[in-house]
Amino acid sequence: MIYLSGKDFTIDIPIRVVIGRNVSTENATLFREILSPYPSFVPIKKDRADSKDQIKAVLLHVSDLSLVNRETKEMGVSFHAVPVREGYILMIGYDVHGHKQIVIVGADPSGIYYGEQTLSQILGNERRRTRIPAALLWDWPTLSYRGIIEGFYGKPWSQAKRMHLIEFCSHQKMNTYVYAPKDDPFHRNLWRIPYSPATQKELGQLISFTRQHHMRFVFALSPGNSVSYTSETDLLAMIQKNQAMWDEGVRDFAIFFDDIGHHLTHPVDRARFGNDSGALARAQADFLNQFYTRFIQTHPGAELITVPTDYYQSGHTPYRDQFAREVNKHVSICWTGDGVIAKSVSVKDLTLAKKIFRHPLLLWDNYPVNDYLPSRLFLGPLEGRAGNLGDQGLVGMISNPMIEAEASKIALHTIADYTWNPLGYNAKQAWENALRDIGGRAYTSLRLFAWANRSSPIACIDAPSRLDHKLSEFLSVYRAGKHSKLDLVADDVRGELQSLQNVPKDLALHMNNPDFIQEMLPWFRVMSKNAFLSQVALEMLLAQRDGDLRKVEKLRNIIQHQKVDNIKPVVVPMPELRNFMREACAENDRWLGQESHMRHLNRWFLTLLQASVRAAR
Ligand code: LOG
Repeated sequence: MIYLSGKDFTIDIPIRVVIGRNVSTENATLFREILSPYPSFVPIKKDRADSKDQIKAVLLHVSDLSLVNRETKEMGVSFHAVPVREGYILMIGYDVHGHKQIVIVGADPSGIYYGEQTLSQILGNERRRTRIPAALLWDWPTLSYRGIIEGFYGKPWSQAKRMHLIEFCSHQKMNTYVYAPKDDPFHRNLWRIPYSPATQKELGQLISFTRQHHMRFVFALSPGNSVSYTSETDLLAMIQKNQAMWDEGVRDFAIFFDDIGHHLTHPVDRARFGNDSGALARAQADFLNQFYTRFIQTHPGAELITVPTDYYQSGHTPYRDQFAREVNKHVSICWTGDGVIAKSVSVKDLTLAKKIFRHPLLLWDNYPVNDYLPSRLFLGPLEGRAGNLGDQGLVGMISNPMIEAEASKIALHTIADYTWNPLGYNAKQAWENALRDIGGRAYTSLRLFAWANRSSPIACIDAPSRLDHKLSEFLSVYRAGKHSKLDLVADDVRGELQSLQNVPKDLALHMNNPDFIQEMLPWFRVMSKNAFLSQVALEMLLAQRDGDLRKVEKLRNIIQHQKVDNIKPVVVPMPELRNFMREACAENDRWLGQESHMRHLNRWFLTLLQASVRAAR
C-alpha cells in the first residue's frame, strides 16, 4: 500500500540518524551508507531532543516498541497492524510539529533491509536526489519463496557472476538462490563425492554472501541417475555432503529427481519397491523421508525441497499420486506448470497441482532459461502467470535464468515484481521499470535491444514496432512510385537503422556493465549486421529509383555475399528486418529482370536499326 501525500520533501538540512536497539548492526550500517552521500549527512548517534533544523532518520525493528509507538504517533499515523513477515513501513514526511522525518519500521532484519532498498530507490540509485515525494508505504511480499535457481544445462556461472546476480536479486527483494547447476558434476553424477577443499571454501563464501543479502541459499543435489534408494551408504553420503553445507551456514536443502529415467535400475531397489508405475515414486519418497528424519529433523531450522520426476505433466499420473501420498508432508514440492516451459500458469493449473501433489507448492518457472535454445535471448517480461496464485496457496516461485547471467536481469527484475505483489503486476510496466533501472543512461538502447529479443515461448508479441511501420511505409511509397516522398521516408528509416547499429556502442559507454557487454557480443554483431544489411537494401531501392544500374548491382552483391558469422550461431529475431530485406530483394529481382529485358530489347532494336541502315545503303 502506498500513500503519496502530494507534498515534496527536500533534503537540504542535516540528517540525524536514530537507530532502534533491536536493529542489527548490518541493517544500521546500510542505513547510514544510504544516507551518507548527502553533504548534509551528520552521523549523530545520540537521540537528542527534536530539532527543527534537522531531518530525523529513524530505523526500527518492530520490537523497538516505545520508539515505534512514538514515531508513528508523531507522524500522525495510527497503525494497529504491525508489518508482517519480511514487511516494512516507510514514512517520509513531517511529524506533528512540522519537522522532517524519514522512518523505517521493519518486521524483521529482511523487512528492514527491504525498507532500506525502497528508500534507496526513492533517493535515486546513481545519484542521490534532494527532492523526493513525501510518502507512506506499507509493504510486504505475497510469496514466501521469491528467487532464482541456477538450474540450467551449460557452463555453471562463475563465483563473480553468482555474486553479482545474488546482490541484484536481493535489491529486488528476492530471497532465494538455489544452487543446482546441471553441469556441476558434483551436483549430479558425482553427487556422493565431497567438494574439494578449495571449492568448498568458495561455496562457503558464496553461502555467507547470499545470507548477508537476506537470501536463503538452497543447496541441491540430483542423485537420481545413480542412487540406490535402499542403500544405507548412499543415504549416508547424502547426509554427509549436506552436513558439510550445514556447517557453512546452509539451512535450506533440496533433493531433485528431474530428468532421470522412469524405472528403478538397481535390482535391490526393484526387489523392495517393485517394478510397477508407482515404484520409482515409492523409492524416492522413502529416500526423502529417511533423509528428512535423519537429517532435517535433527538440524533445527532446516527445510527440504524436492522436484519429482513427473514435474511437468498435465494431470494425475500413477507416479505423481504415489509420490504425493508417501512423501513427508513438510517437504515442499516444485513443479514447472503444464509443460517444461509453461506458456501460462492459471489458478486452474495451480488448483489441479495442489490436488495432485498435496504439499506446499513452489513453481519452478522455466522462464527465462535458454539452455534448450542457446542461440536465443529472452529479454521480455514475465507473462501469463495469474495474479492470484499467491492467494490460492502458491508458496513461492523460483525462476531458472538464462546461461547469460547479466542479460537475465531484465526478466528477473520483472519476476521480482511479480513474486512480491502478483496481484499488482503489470508486465509492460514492470518491463519498462526493469529497462530504466538496468539501462540507466543507456535506457533507449537497452530497450531497442530488448525489444528485438522479446519473443519467447511465453510471450505474446503484440503491436508491430515503430521500425516495422517505417519499413512498410518505405516499401509502399517506393511501390507507388512517389519518388519525392521516398527520400523523406528513407531518412526516417535510416535514422532507425542507425540507432540499432549504435546500440552496442551506447550500451558499452553508458550502461556501466562490462560483463553484460561481453555476454552480448555475438548478439550485438548479428543485430548490427541485420541493421546494416537492411540499410544497404534501402540504398539499393533508392539507386533503382535513380536507374543507377552499377550502384544497384554493387549493393545487391553486398547483401548476397555477406559471410555468416561463425563466432557462435546466435539469432536476433527481428522479423521486420528479415521481411524488409526479402521484399527489397524481390523488388530488386523484378527490377533487374526488367532492366535486362530492356537491355535485350535495346540490343534487338539496335541490330534491327543497323540492318535497316545497311539495307538502305
Ligand atoms: C530441467 C532444467 C532445465 C529446463 C530447461 C526442470 C525441472 N528441469 O526438462 O534443469 O534447465 O528443463 O531446459 C528441464 O525444469 N528439464
